[in-house]
Amino acid sequence: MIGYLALGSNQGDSLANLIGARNALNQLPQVQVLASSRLYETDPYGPVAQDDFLNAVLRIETDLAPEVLLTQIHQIEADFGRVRKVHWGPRTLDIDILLLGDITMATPTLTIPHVEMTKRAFVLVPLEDVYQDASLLGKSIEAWIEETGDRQSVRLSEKVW
Ligand code: PH2
Ligand code: MG
Ligand code: MG
Repeated sequence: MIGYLALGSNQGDSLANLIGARNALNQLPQVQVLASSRLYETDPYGPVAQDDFLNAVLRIETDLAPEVLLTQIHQIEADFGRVRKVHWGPRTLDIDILLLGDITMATPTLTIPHVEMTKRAFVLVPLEDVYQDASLLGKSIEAWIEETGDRQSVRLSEKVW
């Protein structure tokens, strides 16, 4: 099935972290990275004052069960030195599962589609680069982005990966 993952970093060498994460994901058995969005520099979203993020989205093909994929993602995050200190705070690497085939689920550890993805311009703008369907959860991505009123918080980066 096709899946979409959001990547973010605002600590350490963010570009190297995102490149490393993409390589590590692609090396997982049963995960293939099909497409990468461009890189975006984004204002920190949420209650914590912190540095700007580098954000991107990947389109993947995978047959892994959601929980198995999440476990692998946590391992990759740990490999990149992520320490879970401040909730919503700075991180060397964050990988979030946005969508996975047509799976919908909500457990204490994993909700798919990702909660609030349609409210976050830093997810929607890169997602638009790689998303293949006309509609995302009932609307065009453009319409969701308009609704956030937050498009200016996401700037195309000059960095390439
Ligand atoms: N991630 C967060 C909190 N805020 N802001 C931006 N711009 N990008 C992120 O990836 C991000 C955030 C928690 O995961
Ligand atoms: Mg996360
Ligand atoms: Mg996140």
